[in-house]
Amino acid sequence: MRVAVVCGGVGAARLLVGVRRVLPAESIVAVANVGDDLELHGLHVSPDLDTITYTTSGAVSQERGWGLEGETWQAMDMIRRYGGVDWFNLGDRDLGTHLYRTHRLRQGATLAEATAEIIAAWGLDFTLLPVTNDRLRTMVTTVDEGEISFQEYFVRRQHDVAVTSVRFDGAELTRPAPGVLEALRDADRIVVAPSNPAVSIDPVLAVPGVRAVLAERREHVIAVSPIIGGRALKGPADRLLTELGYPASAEGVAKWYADVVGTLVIDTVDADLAPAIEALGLHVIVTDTVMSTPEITDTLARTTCGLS
Ligand code: FO1
Repeated sequence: MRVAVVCGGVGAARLLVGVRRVLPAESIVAVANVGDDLELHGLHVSPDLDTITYTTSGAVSQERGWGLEGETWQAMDMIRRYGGVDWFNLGDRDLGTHLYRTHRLRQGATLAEATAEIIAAWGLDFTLLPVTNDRLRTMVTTVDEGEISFQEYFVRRQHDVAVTSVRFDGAELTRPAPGVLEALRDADRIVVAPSNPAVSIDPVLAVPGVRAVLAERREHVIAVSPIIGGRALKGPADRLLTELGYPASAEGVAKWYADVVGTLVIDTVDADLAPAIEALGLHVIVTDTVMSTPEITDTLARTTCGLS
């Protein structure tokens, strides 16, 4: 059973913990978003790759869902002393990751090569691929500030501003990283993780060739709705769907993914939406999707990976 998991950040990382418990490492390829990446203090930061790495290795901050447990912020204090960019918090240990990644990239390594070295150092044995090694940046147009970068929207503005459009800068010039299309083509099952459809999953699909593989393999593609009872558990996915013209509901997610996803996994609270989603041409699986315990996480992982 080979599974390719299309990933954003926190929601995807949580599901991957379950997928890794129910499947052997060699069966799993995670294809991750890099549209959240940013250059900061001269360093290349890859939030979704790092959130997946830290979460699946058990080192992630439980309180924040990103960065490392037991973090200190001495470097940020120094940045603030100098009046540097201080709205994006880089912990002292997390900085080591960005220093290493940036050094490797400057030595000519690809993002995929640097990522493989980083996950190996954390003892991770599944494959984690950035969807592309090329520059792709999610840009968000806000009602009061015009177009800003994803992290300026998500962190500096605390995603507390209405959005009129999203685009993926550079996407048309990017190429899938080596192994990405092969993993998506060879997978028995492609799982679209419960990440934000508009700003975490779509940038992955925007890399030339990726969306086409999912569309042609739609009956093997299964997504977990990140919207439960009309709300996102974390982040702006519900508001973004509405702002971009879709219902903030599991049905809205079905509409968003209709051309690339054959089955949608929705939470039990949304069971009444199943007929409307089936009417859109998607199969529906109703189960617990709030990964509040390891048992629920593993059951969700088995269900999405077709093991039960
Ligand atoms: N999220 C915040 O809300 N505030 C931060 O200061 C912040 C810093 C940060 C540093 C490294 C990293 O890997 C993630 C970080 N995040 C922060 C989360 C990040 O914005 C999100 O994880 C993703 O980009 C959205 O999925």
